[in-house]
Formats: sequence, structure tokens, C-alpha cells
Amino acid sequence: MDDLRDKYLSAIAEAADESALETLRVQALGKKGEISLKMRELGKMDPEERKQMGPRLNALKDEINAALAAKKQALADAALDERLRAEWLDVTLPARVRRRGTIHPVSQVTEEVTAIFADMGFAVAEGPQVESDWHNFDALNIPGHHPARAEMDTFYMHRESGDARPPHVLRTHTSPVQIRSMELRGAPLRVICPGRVYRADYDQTHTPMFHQVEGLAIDRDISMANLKWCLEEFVKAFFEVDDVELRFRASHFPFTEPSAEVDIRCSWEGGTLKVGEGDDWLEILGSGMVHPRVLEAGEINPERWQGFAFGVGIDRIAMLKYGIPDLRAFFESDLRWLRHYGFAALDVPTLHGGLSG
Ligand code: 2U9
Repeated sequence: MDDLRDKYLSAIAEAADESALETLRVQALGKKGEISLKMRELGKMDPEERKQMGPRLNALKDEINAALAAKKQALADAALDERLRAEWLDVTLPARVRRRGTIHPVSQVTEEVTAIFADMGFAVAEGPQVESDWHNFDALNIPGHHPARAEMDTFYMHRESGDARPPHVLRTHTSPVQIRSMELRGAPLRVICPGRVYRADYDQTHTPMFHQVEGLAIDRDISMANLKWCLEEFVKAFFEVDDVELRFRASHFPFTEPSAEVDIRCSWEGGTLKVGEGDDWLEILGSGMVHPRVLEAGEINPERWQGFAFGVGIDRIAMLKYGIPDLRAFFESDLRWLRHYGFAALDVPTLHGGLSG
């Protein structure tokens, strides 16, 4: 009995896994197991011997069962410990830096411009990129025969032959968004409209799709003085300088009267742009007082309300601010270029937190 006990207890202690334990259980306690056979022999013993051996065999059987159960639990605990060790993960580690994406300079500058005008109380509006020719042209005082229609190199959408209605267009400016804002919200109104625009033009300084942001302010007694203040504040905030000098040059747009192109004083010393100093002038935007016919098209009475408007090419001012020499790089999706000029995704431009990080 003692030999049996030592044999099985030490074999159980050394068992490497659950299947080794099962083999030992069958060897000792299975139908033909060593201990089961011994128990069967009890019947052949005389009563005195049976009385002694019976309890001892039962005790041995219980002891082996208990050792098997304890070893099974110990193996399961060890397996769980090993799994927990192998699958350990530090969830407080930062994201992998090398694969983090960046914000495209055009998106960055769009956010910067909208943050500046939002701070001055302008709402942000968006509209369709496929527009009716009425919203894109007629409402902006550009009738069918007007040379500006041809100048804008418009992309026309397809119409079924026999359909006499004028075709839709890919918007050539974001101005139709302002027309829609006037229709929807009436006066007074302060709105800024960033977005993609399209013109059939492709060379060193033009791409068929580019980005604009246009602004419109309508109220009582609005004048060019309000426009001038607003644009000065914008240029100072955008180029992050304390002072600027603006030059308004008389110009002509069908949707504004009077109209002015706006230059800023700058220097190009050493090949880098410095805003607010020097003897050069740099054209950065177009502007003017909203033409009465355009107010009427937006269902606003020009006898009671006036407005100013302006338009900026986002791609162009992004190139100027961040020293990007070639417009076409914007559209090439070159990851190395994007990493070089890109902006951190979480550095959202705000006036209080800094525009460009
Ligand atoms: C409404 C009324 C007036 C928007 C204006 C300009 C002048 C302008 C250019 C800047 C660079 C286009 O991207 S660019 O080539 N824009 O010069 N835009 S005034 O005038 C409006 C717009 C909407 C209802």
C-alpha cells in the first residue's frame, strides 16, 4: 500500500499536463486500475483482514483523487498565469508616432481662416459643388451674354439632348453659397463660405479644382470702412503680425460695386515673405460692396440693407504663409511632402491657442 501511495503521489506531482494526469487516474482508479483491482480483492479476504484493509484502501483512493484534483487546479492556474504574462499589454502607451497622419496645408489654412472670421461673428456655410447656373451666375449679376461667364472657364454638366433647360455647372466660385444663405436667412447676415471650386484651367499657377473662402456681411449702413477694418484684422491674425498696411486698388467684379483688389505691404528679403514691412506689395484678395442687383436676387431689399463681400484663394495664401513654392504639390498626395508641410491632427487652429501651433 505504501509503495502504491508513493508511486502515484510522486507521479501526479510530476505530471506535465492534464492528459498525463488522466492517464495516471486510469492506471490507479480506472476499471482495471491498480487500486480498483486491490479493492476487488477485498471480497476474497477473511473478515478480519478486510476490516483492516477496506478503510486503508478507501483512504488511499480519496488521497489519490484529492492529489489529482489539486494538481489539475495547479496546472490550470499555471496556464492562466502564462497566458496573462504572454498577452500583457500596456494600454497607457502612446499611439505609434511613425504612422500618425497629418493635416493637409489647405485644410489647415481653411480652419485658420474660418477660426478668424468665426471670432468676428461670422457663421460658416457650405453648399453644393454642382450648382444651378442661376445660383452660380445670374444671381451674381452675370447674365448669359456676360463675358465673365466665358472668362470663368466653366465645367458644364451633361443634359439629355432635347432638354432645353440650362445645364448645371461645377461652381466656379463659392458665391452661390452666399446667395443661398441670403435666401435662407435674410438680413442681417454675416457668413463665411469655404470650399472647392472648379475652372477649366491648368498650368503652373492654376489647377482645375482649387479652394476659396468668401465672406459676406449685410446690415444697415455697412460701408467700405467696415470692410477695411475687417480685412485688416483678418490679415494681421492670419499672418500672425501686429501691424499691416493694406492697399485698395480699384477693380471690377460683376457682383460688387465699387470693387477693390487688396494688396498688403511686404518684403521678399532673402526669398522669404515678411508681411507688414518692406517696399513690395502682394495681392491677396478681392472685395467690394455687394451690387444692389445681387441683394435683390437674394431677396434682400437694397434700399434698406447694404453689404460688403470678399473672396480669397486659399491655396494661394497657404503657399504664401507656409513658403510652398509649387501649387501642384497640393494635389500629388506625396507622403513625404505631406509629412514635411503637414500639421499635427490635434493642433486645431484657434485664436486663443495659436493659429499655426
Ligand atoms: C455675393 C456677393 C458678392 C465675392 C468676391 C472677390 C471679390 C474676388 C477672387 C479672390 C481670389 C476669386 O479665388 S479667387 O481667384 N475673388 O476677388 N470675390 S468680391 O463677392 C460676392 C460673393 C457673393 C452674394
